[in-house]
Amino acid sequence: MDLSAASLVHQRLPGATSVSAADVDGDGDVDLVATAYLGGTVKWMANDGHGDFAAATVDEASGAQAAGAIDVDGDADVDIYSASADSDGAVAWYANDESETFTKAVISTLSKAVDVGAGDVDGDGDVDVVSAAMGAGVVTWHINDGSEVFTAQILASVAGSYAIFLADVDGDSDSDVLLASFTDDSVRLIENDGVRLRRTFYASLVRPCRAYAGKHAI
Ligand SMILES: [Ca+2]
Ligand SMILES: [Ca+2]
Ligand SMILES: [Ca+2]
Ligand SMILES: [Ca+2]
Repeated sequence: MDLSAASLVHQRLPGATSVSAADVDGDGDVDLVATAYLGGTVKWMANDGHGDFAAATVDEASGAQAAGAIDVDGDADVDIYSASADSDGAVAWYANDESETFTKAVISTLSKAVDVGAGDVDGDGDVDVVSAAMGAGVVTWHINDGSEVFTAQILASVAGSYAIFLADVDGDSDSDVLLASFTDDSVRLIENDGVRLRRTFYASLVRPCRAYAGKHAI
């Protein structure tokens, strides 16, 4: 394999800021979702099954910075969500009508929303959204009430909140949030305590492990 020969998927994405992959149209192949900050667009790109992609605009979102795809409303088609990094930015999702025509709904307005992720953070069966806003310096959990009405709860206030990733880091079957901060020079784990009615989150620094000599050395 010639790893130097990266092939071009789509050229006209001025200031392209993100790309992610999911089977948006449910035809069994992996499609792409991409954002362009300067172009102010959120696009999805349909895979023809052979790795050739046809782009379609999901939204003309000024300052589009990050996006992904998941079935937000649980109706069995894949929806899209995005974050806009303008000073009057927003976190939004786009409902798929089952034919990849998308209807936008703003989840929250946030200054310089630079990253967004989605998953069932509280384990109640609906998809929640988590965002990082560099302007506001906050990581916010947008709690889905089951009908895609979202209530914001700040998980952590960290200057320069820049990138997030949802994963069950501590293996207790709930979704934790990893955070990278641009100005705090840190990576943090926002640990989900997993207790539904007293759900709290703890943001702690991720520290390098000591590397021991011997057979368990890393
Ligand atoms: Ca597909
Ligand atoms: Ca859906
Ligand atoms: Ca949920
Ligand atoms: Ca966990």
